[in-house]
Amino acid sequence: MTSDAIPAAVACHVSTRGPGPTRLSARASEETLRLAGQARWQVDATVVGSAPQGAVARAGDLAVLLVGEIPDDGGPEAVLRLYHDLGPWAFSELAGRFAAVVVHGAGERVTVSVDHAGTVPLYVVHTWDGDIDVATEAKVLAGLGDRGRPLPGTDEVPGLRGVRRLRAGTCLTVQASGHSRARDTWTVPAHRERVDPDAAVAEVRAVLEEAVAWQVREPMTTVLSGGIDSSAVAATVRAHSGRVATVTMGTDRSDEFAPASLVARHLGARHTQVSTTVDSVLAELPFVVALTECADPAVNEYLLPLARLYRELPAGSRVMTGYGADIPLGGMHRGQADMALEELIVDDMSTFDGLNELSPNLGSHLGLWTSHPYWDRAVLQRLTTLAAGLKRREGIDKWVLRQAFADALPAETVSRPKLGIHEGSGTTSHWSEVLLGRGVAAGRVQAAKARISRDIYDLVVAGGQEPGDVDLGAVTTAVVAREELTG
Ligand code: IOT
Ligand code: MG
Repeated sequence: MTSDAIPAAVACHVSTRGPGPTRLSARASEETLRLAGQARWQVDATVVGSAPQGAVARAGDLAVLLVGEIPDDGGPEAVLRLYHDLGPWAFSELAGRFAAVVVHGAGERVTVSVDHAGTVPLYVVHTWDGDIDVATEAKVLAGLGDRGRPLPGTDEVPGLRGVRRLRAGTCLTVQASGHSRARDTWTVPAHRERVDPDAAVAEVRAVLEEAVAWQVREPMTTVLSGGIDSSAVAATVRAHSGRVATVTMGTDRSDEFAPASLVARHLGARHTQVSTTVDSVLAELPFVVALTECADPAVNEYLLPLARLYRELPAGSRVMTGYGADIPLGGMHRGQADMALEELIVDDMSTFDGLNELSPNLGSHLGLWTSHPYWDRAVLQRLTTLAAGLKRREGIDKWVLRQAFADALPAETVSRPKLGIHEGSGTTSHWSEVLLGRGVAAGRVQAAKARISRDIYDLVVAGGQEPGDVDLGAVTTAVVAREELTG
């Protein structure tokens, strides 16, 4: 597929042994490129994207492969220039939504990095024989890791021995001969700043505008719930581009059509409503797990409706979401005392890594590219470091964000209480009812969801099965029969 809206590369598998049995989920053009090599250290890359060749830049004895994107339309050449000057420290300078692989010389040294939040995941196997494999999906490396060495700055992927996920905000250099070294390029800020409320409101609006500006590219759709997060994004796109296209999805069980339409009308958006069945949303589970390579049942519930909605969008387009605003702003913690909010945010900001909620894979297997402006580096930095008193103020959650868009959205939208996508689509309640109908005890529903997610993970990530071949009903039956969930 060629579309200017999609980065040159959305997925890759780089191997120092020549092309292997790569199987990446991303559906777009695919090319195998020789990155470097002679005899022993031949380096080939399977690159998936809109223009795979354009994802690679070379100069002297360096080759850089960039998956995803960085601001100012900087492609791999911009990374290469920065790397030439700064070496691995280049990645502390780079904001963006990316994973990068730098091959030194003929491949005897490989440096890999992901963005500040690890929004484009990267997995590495370094064998005792000196082979190095890097891929944007862990399942691609299954079986290679049996001889995998430990690596700093990484965590082993559950169920895939020796396959290691690079931590968010990390740059890792692997020497084929053995020594490896990891560096932090970004860490979650631990401090908080007392900012004048008016100044904080203005800053939040300004950083979000910048984050949207560098990621807007037509054709583009904003996925809109009519809540403050996605409405603020849609308003920002409208202000930047003079127009905005929005889409809202509802199910036979529940929808947010009315609040989303209100926003769309206010912004003069080209607005679409998608109606589907909640059963078809739940049926996405094997795909969501295969694409995020994460078995966390709560995250899966958030992503199921999005995964379903993405199927309705035209390949070759971009999607902008309001996903992730609740994490640094503590928006998911309604009803908790003000005192605890800061601690809850600290917890959320220290547990996101590896959940892969923002992974492009959820859209790229359909030929879409997703952007999440709230997790742009500058936005995330600003939101995280604001004092909790600006995040919930006068009893209003996400106060600073609501204030920032008070003049751009209907008053009703600005004051609309939080409704999660898993709630607004009926996904959570429907899945619970399915399980209750199978005899699962009310107090065991969460456990059942966790076991089912884990079983599916074992099939599609560790086991390499195609998600389309997983029978959710059969997995559910097996889990209910095996575990003590009915008592
Ligand atoms: P929620 O914030 O409701 O939805 C996330 C995004 O999905 C919205 O901003 C919007 O862009 C899109 N969306 C939601 N509903 C619809 C709809 N009906 N039609 C079209 N698009 C829609 C969960 C949540 O509440 O989603 N996400 C939280 C929390 C993540 C927690 N993770 C963590 N602690 N690591 C969030 O921050 O977005
Ligand atoms: Mg939200």
